Amino acid sequence: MSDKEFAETFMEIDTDGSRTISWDEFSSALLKKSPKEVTRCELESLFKEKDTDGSGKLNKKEIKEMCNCLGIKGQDETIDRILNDSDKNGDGEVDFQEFLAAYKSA
Ligand SMILES: [Ca+2]
Ligand SMILES: [Ca+2]
Repeated sequence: MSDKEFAETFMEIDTDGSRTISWDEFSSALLKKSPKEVTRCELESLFKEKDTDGSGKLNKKEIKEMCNCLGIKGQDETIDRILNDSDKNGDGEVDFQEFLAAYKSA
């Protein structure tokens, strides 16, 4: 991906123009729907798809892979922020409950 393409992807995801990607922007980009239209079932299958090692939690690497799918490459800051915002029990990973809670609070 060229710098220009990267910038375009970023701008597309950053819908409020804040120059940072918030969880709701991130999830909207991921599912191509507004957060309100996404069903629990869709979230569950998304979560399972992204949980590549089947641990039932998303670790930083899995979140990073999710970002890579969106073309958000090497944005450690963004990944850390998504992880920190979502990880309520502080185990450094996002389980489905946390994922759901983060999604609903978006
Ligand atoms: Ca996992
Ligand atoms: Ca957690």
